[in-house]
Amino acid sequence: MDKTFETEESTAVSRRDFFKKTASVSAIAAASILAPSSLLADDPAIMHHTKWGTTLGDECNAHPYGMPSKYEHNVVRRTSALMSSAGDMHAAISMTPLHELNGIIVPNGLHFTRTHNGVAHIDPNEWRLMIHGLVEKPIVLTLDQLKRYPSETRINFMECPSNGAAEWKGPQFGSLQFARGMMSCSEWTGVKLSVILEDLGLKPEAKWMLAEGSDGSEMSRTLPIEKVLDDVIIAYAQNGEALRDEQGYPVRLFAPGWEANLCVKWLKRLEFGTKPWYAKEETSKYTALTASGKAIQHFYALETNSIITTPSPEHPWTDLKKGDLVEIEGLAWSGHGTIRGVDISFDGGKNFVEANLKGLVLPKAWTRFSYMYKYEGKPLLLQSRSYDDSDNVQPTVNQEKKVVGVEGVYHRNAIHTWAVNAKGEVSNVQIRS
Ligand SMILES: Nc1nc2c(c(=O)[nH]1)N[C@H]1C(S)=C(S)[C@@H](COP(=O)(O)O)O[C@H]1N2
Ligand SMILES: [Mo]
Repeated sequence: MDKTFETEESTAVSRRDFFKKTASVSAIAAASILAPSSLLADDPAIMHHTKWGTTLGDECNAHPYGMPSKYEHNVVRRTSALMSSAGDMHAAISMTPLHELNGIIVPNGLHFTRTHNGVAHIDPNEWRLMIHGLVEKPIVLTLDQLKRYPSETRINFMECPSNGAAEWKGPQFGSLQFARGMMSCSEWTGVKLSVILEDLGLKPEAKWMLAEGSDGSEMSRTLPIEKVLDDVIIAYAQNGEALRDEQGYPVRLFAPGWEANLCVKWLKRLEFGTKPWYAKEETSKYTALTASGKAIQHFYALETNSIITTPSPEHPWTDLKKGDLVEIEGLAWSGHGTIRGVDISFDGGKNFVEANLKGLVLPKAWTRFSYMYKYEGKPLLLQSRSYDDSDNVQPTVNQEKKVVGVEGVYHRNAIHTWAVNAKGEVSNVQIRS
């Protein structure tokens, strides 16, 4: 490598990098995470025989499909009649416990679930998928036939576009799970639609695709052909196993980074046409009404977003002492691409420091961020602000309102604020500017 170039690179530390490094190094020098234990050798938890250490455990295959430890019984999806159509829990939504997760993969049993007509249970031998309209070779596929196509696997988040929308006019929930739990992130496996369409011969006039579900709601959605050919898959597996019934077993549509309502579950039919079906009012789509009175019509990809998961109302800092070092963690995601960075504010958005991204940093996937903080026992207004590789920066509530306008009920991505009081308790507040 060119010597001059090398020197230039290594000394060109950006302001951001410099700030990040100095902030974490000085915090670690001034504090430690845990004080040494006083009991040590006499500690009864170590020196005495335990119940589980003096008996036989279960036989190794007592549970052929393993379940979480019984002590993890609180780690569950949660819902409320407020999340339903007039209290009917068949048309409702249950939320992912974001505060209990690690890494970026949501266990299948915790994936948020939205149903318009209950969870369907489909015998895969009876399941069929019709692909027709503007294709040379219309077809009805069995599941085995679908799986003959080469598979594609990737990690992507999925978010209902109304996640957080109830809080447009102010905080409604004193919990992270209820405020933001209409999203998850999984490793999805299926067949790329571009691969199937190459085989079936997509006619050049085809501009839109209709996807229809086979559950009682027959939910259908319309997608533009550019997206369909880019990265949409027909998914049959999630995190290494078949889809769960709740997620559309045996097959669902998956449109990475776009509104989850387009990801039609219990998929039955794909039709290709020249016009979007919603123009004929045969299916629905979401738009955003702006302050000018004009609507944003094509509104599919979810904007850059983030939320702090610790601390949170479910994960307060009430057991910390002044001077303790503690990790702030959260999730960032963008339907437009890859998360490039996340900033954290302790004073409600006046000043920001840069967090570290950790683990996998993938396009259209949750990205975990972290910041080591020296706890001072004083009130904070904690925020995170993400930015992606398409130059999108997460807006404030007022900035978002200027773009999506008066009826901003979908795609809410405004900066979220947790208030931490002097006792370390965390509550949901809103700072608009
Ligand atoms: N067939 C069918 N597909 C559907 C729905 C439905 O009720 N029926 N709900 C949609 C909505 S609004 C969302 S947010 C996502 C939720 O996917 P999940 O339940 O796997 O999280 O599925 C979408 N696909
Ligand atoms: Mo949704």
